[in-house]
Amino acid sequence: MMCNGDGLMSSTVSSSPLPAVTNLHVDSVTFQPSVKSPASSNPLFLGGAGVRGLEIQGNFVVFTVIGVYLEANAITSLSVKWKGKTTEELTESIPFFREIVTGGFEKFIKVTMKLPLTGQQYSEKVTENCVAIWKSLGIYTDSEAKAVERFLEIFKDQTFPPGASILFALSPNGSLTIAFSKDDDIPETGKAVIENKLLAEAVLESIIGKKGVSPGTRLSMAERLAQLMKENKVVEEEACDPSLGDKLAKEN
Ligand code: HCC
Repeated sequence: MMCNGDGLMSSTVSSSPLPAVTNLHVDSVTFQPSVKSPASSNPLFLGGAGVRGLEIQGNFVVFTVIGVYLEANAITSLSVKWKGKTTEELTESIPFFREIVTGGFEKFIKVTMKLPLTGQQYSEKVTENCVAIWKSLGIYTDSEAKAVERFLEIFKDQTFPPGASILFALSPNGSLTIAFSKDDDIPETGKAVIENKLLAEAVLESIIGKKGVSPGTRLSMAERLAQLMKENKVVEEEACDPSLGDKLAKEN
């Protein structure tokens, strides 16, 4: 954060400090408070986490646990419209999650296996959901069909034992970086990059969007982001203008 001659903030989006958040434990998987993106090397903070399960013969079976990380400037960006809303209001707000999906900041998704899945099983489920989202929005074209083919190809020979993770980095420019990890480590670089903005968005939308597969992740993000926006005070502004502190003091 820097002050210019007018005493105004001149912070660029990339210089927002990374909010200090706690880690999260979901179904005995720990998500670290921050990670380094394999796409950009940017630090990202943990926005929230939850399970992805399926009802099988009356039992809820957890297949994966999912953590969503965001670039620091997401807080400032989301604050414009959503600051002051309660966790409940945010949880139920489709436009709020739509803005997380489409916002001009980096996002990172860590999907950790609880049960073994093949790359084919996982990638077919995800792309099925992505295609459904595009069809519902009327934005499914040839270029998305091609991106889906690439996605399936990248996963084809993979197998994911419990504890392994699938990693997605979504850049603001619209590229989707895919990486795999056999343990808790996050590789320094991705295995493949797909340049298709709608696919990058749909992968996250399929998790936290309108009919997303992980309502728990949505709730967790609503909770943490409501709090972070609340804490996102204008202390820097005060630091930039010594007279402002006095003015504020007089008002209190
Ligand atoms: C999606 C869809 C599915 C998952 C996701 C995003 C997911 C898949 C689990 O992260 C799964 C469970 C059982 C299967 C195949 C996949 O986590 O047979 O959009």
